[in-house]
Amino acid sequence: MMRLSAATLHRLPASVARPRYPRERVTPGIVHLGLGAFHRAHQAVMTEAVLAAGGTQWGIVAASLRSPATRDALAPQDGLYTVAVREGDDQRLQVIGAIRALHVAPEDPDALLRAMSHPAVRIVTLTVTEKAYCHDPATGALDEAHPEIRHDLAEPRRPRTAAGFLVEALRRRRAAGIAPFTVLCCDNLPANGHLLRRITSRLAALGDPGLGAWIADAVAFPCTMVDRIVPATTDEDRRRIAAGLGLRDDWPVVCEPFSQWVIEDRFPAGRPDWERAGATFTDDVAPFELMKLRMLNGAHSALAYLGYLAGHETVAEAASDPVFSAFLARLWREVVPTVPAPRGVDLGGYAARLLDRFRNAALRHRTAQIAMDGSQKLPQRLLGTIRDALAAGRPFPCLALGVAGWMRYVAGVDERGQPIDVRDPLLPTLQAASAPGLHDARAFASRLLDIEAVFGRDLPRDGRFRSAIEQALARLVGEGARAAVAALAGTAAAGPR
Ligand code: CS2
Repeated sequence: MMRLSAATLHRLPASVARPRYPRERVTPGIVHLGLGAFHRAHQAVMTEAVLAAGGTQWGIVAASLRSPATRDALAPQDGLYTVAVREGDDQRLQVIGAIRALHVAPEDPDALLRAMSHPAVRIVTLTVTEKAYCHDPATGALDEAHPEIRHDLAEPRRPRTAAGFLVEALRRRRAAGIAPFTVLCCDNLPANGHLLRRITSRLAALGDPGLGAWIADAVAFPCTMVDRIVPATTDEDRRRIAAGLGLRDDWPVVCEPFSQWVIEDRFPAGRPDWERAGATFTDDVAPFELMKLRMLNGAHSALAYLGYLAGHETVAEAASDPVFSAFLARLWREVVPTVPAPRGVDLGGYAARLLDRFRNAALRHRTAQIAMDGSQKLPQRLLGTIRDALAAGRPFPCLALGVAGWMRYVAGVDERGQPIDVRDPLLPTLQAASAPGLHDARAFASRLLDIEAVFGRDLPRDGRFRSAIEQALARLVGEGARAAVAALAGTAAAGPR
């Protein structure tokens, strides 16, 4: 089968959308760090609409900070790839042309730095996942002892971390008298622009206080809320998409129809008309972000741990299990009072929509994928909500069961005695804490609660929190995940699966 590329675009069936603008005239205006599936199904798609409407100065230079795999797949395709939007039996295909150049940072950090320092580049966007910010998840401060951060401090001209690349590129621009780019964090972190400003200016200040202060003052870091469910692409996806294209695409992406992007409108160097593609610009992203992190991602993580333990391989399977859907409804009732509804949004309706999205069986979103990196996700997804519930004196049994689900999951053995492939940057710490085993649930919980980077100092000292977690964990270990979920959901675990 022929491969997707600029030369084969004309072979696509009429039903497949493709770039109709003069791609060769597109110039780079955005550098993107983190070439994962999410970026390619979200920001790149919105940028594609801008290019199609004539905004040719907003081409994307995309860089992977680690693996060459995506570049290796896309380079022979001239940066082209397919987005498959799926729901039910429907699959809508669109070939995206917005990515005009590809870099792999470790191979040639200077090439990426040159791209970031180019005067035409006005925005640097990031989707590098939570752990790549090298911050303390509980406090949001730069982890100055992180080995990669230590590397970037020792060798600032050949950075490895996202923050290291931002600092060096901004230093070069400042030295050359080129206006700074706007830094747009698109990861699921609370107040993500503030967080990135904090760690970038701190990293810079450790080497050069003047540069650190300049970054904090002169560079804009707008906050964003990003949302689209984009599971990892499988070989089965590749086959089905190739059949629809009549061409081979080595790394297409698959996603749901829903897509949302709420952006704080602070772009001193200018920005694309992303509202053309449905993005919302506002002066206050915080309520949207809190709603999404707590209601979508919080439920996702709880469902991932508890669903995995109960034997559900995908989110759609778990969310279609009546015991779990009843549990989700209760979980959202615990979350809603902690979320100020964004203007014009009804949180009950938002929750109902989430359940439909989770049940989209056309996506195989694996619970094990979402379970990854829990130590970096728990604080903003579940623990902040619990802090608010504690402060208001409200019970939070479903949230507590979600946290206990994480603890049970990182113990590394499932309910049938099979090993769990736990992936987490704090893995050694998690393994040490869980090594003595689960037979004493209280002692087990206590060792995990000692991980300050996750729980901070306050939560482990709160007796109500401790006992809620211990109780949930004891139930989880004693009865199994599905029964524990059913007990809270008020449904019988024996019901149909
Ligand atoms: C998921 C998110 O993998 C995860 O942790 O919760 O990637 C989620 O699918 C997106 O944030 C949806 O916008």
